[in-house]
Amino acid sequence: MEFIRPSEHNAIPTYRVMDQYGQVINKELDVETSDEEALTLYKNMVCLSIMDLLMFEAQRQGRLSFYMMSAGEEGIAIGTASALTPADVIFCQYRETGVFMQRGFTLDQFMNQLFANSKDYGQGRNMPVHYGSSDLNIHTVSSPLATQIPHAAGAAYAVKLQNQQQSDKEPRVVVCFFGEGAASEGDFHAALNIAATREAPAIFICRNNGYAISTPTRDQYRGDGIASRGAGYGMDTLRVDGNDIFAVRRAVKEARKIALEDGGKPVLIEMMAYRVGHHSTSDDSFAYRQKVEVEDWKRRDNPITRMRKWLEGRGVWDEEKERELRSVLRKDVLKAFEKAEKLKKPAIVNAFAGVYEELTDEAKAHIAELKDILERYPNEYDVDQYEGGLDSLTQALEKKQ
Ligand SMILES: Cc1ncc(C[n+]2csc(CCOP(=O)(O)OP(=O)(O)O)c2C)c(N)n1
Ligand SMILES: [Mg+2]
Repeated sequence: MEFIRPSEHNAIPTYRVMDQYGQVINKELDVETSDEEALTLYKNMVCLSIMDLLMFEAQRQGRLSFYMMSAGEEGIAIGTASALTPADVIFCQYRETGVFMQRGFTLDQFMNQLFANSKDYGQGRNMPVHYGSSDLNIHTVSSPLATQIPHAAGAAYAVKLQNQQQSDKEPRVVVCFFGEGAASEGDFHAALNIAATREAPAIFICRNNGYAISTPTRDQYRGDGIASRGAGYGMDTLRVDGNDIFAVRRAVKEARKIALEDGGKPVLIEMMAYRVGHHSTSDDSFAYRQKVEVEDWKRRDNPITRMRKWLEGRGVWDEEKERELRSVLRKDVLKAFEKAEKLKKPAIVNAFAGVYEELTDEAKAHIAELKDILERYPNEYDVDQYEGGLDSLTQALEKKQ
């Protein structure tokens, strides 16, 4: 009789391509990335980090209601997105802004969503950072944790059928991001199990950043991280150094091949990182972790500085280029920010639209009541900041069905 004793097993190893000094570990394998592409990835990571800092400050100034930073995890999102095809379908949690950036979501589009202005695709019906883009094949971020994981499993099954039916088209995979905290939800287990039994072409990517708001991983799970669960669901699994963008890219490219084997085979990747920023602008992480812990991580390792060292080692980057890039990006972000801040809010009727094809009688009664209140208290409610003022409510009430 031999009990399996996890504590006696070695930890699952972490896949790396370059070390923390930006040196390639296996010179023969190299990084599978041209200098030109590496520079694009680097610029996107820097752009994301600049946008994060400016938006964090904007929230502190009261100009934005809420924001979430990706600091320390830029390489995971940008590296993954760069290893996929544009048709692959992506589901995000909320700390994957880099996925949107790498796929071509513009600074204007980010800012329109953050301000929930009239050009926001969600028309103001979502929290800031809950981006979505059907053009880019990225589903809209959803706040309730882990709900995206079963959605992704279902979408992967649908994509599997499409791949079979449309054999003239490039086969697609579905990629789903989630945090190690979200992996404690029942939805995680249900989703991985259904993807495994349905043999769906899904790549599940766990960002293990050490915390779920204030809960450190030691209070979140026992056992060897999230990767150890992959084997339990019969999935090919890999643990990757999330600070190493080249390792992230290699891992995702290989996972994509596996996911499409024999029509479909889900894969789990655990990407190791550290959440450098606060959970969100609503959080002060120094209430539950030492400042020195964060400073230590910042100094020791970071996906951006690691790649910068590599670029400098290749002789394609230097201090002056860095300064120039940062100054240009800062101006670009601020320009988009100021433009979006000036736009009107979406028409008020959007608070009711998009649920049913036709407004229900109940919704119409609510609209009438809202309109009545807004008309009676013009000093309390400034309707001019909304597209068309009260017009959209009037039109909704007048519309014959
Ligand atoms: C169902 C549900 N429960 C709780 C929350 C509140 N909540 C938001 S983020 C979060 C932590 C998630 O941590 P993790 O998945 O590790 O992602 P990270 O924030 O570290 O990127 C919690 C508990 C929520 N949004 N939804
Ligand atoms: Mg986490």
